[in-house]
Parts: sequence; C-alpha cells; structure tokens
Amino acid sequence: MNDAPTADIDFYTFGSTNGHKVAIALEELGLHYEVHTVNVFAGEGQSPEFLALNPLGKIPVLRDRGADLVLTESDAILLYLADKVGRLVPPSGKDRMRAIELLFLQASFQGPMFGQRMYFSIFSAETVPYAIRRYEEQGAIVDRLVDHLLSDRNYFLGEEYSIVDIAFYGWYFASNSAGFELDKYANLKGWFERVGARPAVARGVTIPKPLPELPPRKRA
Ligand SMILES: N[C@@H](CCC(=O)N[C@@H](CS)C(=O)NCC(=O)O)C(=O)O
Repeated sequence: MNDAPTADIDFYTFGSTNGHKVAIALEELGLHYEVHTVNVFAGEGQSPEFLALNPLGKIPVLRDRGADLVLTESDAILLYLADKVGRLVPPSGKDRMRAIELLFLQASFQGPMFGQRMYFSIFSAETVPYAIRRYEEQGAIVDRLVDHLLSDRNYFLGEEYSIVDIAFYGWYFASNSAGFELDKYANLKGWFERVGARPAVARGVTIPKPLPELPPRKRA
C-alpha cells in the first residue's frame, strides 16, 4: 500500500527488475510504504544523499524507520520483509534453508546472467556476437534448471507461493518483455503465468512505473 502519510517504510526504487521484486513483496504483504523514485539510469543514484544509503548507487533500498534499518540487495530486503510480517517464507528448519539457498541461486546466477544477457542483447551500443551468444547460453542454462526445479510443483518451495517466486519473477518478467520466450519450458511457463496472475504482482511491476519500451533484441 503506497500511502505516504501512514508509512514507516521508505522504498527507494525505479521501474526495473530488482525494484519490482521489492514492490511485489510490499504489495503481497500489505505493508504501508512511501515510494521515492530514483532514476538510477539518469545518474540520480550518484547523489550524495542516495550514496549515503547505498554506496553502490543502485536501487532498491529500503529504510524501515521503526527498526532504524537501511537495507540494500533485493533478496535480503525480500527476506527481511517476509520475516517482519511472518509470511511468504518458512520460519525455520530445512524449508527455510531451502528458501535461502534458492534466494542465493537467484542473486548469484539468474540475476547476473539475465542482467548481462539483457545488456548485450538489448542495451549495448556495440553488437558483440560472442557476448550475445555467451549470455543467451547462460540464460538457457538458468531456464532449464528452473524448468526442472518446477517439474513436480507449482512454486519453488512446493505448493506455497513465497519470496523465492518473487525473486525469480522480477527477471523473468523483464526478460519476457524483452523477447526471451519461455515456450520451450512448460513448467517454467506455467509458473510464470501463475505468478503473473496474482493481483499484487500485477501492481508491483508498475511501481513506481512499468518497464520502459525496450529497443529491439540483437541477434548474434
Ligand atoms: N544485486 C542488486 C542489484 C541492484 C541493481 O543492479 N539495480 C539496478 C536496477 S534493477 C540499478 O540500480 N542499476 C543502476 C546502476 O547500475 O547504476 C540487487 O539485487 O538489489
């Protein structure tokens, strides 16, 4: 609930993948928050005020005033919010460790590979066929793995939707919009549609604004 007057959470974001993940979680959890739009692609992440919150100059950043806490890294923020409300993550035991393992997988593998794929296939001023191929291959490895992980379940942790789904959805949403199709992966495609049908997800990917129109995808 994006309603500044009663919020004790400040959410610094822009309309891109890692920000959308946190927006989806805030919406799913029904938390009150105030959005601060930081156009990191126009240099606003480099202002002294913002660098004091995140020295890397990237969004998302979350400040929980009540807890006197500033957090960066989207998956750490997802875990914090889920724990704060006591929903969307197993509270303890093996199931919680599995959730954390999958969050690390998302942050260390899906995010960087999809990020580089997007950069070389969509945004790079120069066409670098080797890099396009390399990250298309890495993206396909992620897709095959995720399709396999979802082969006997509706969500990453089983039948319960969780922050792991939100973490993976952010990049799948952006890469799908950029023309990276999921048709070859039935389990992954079914999951993508299931998660995308949730009202909080549909709202989250428009906060503070939807993804921009993207340039055409380069082919190697
Ligand atoms: N590992 C970070 C990545 C954050 C990130 O790359 N944010 C992007 C937007 S989605 C950004 O701020 N880019 C601007 C820049 O790199 O200067 C996370 O998961 O939060």
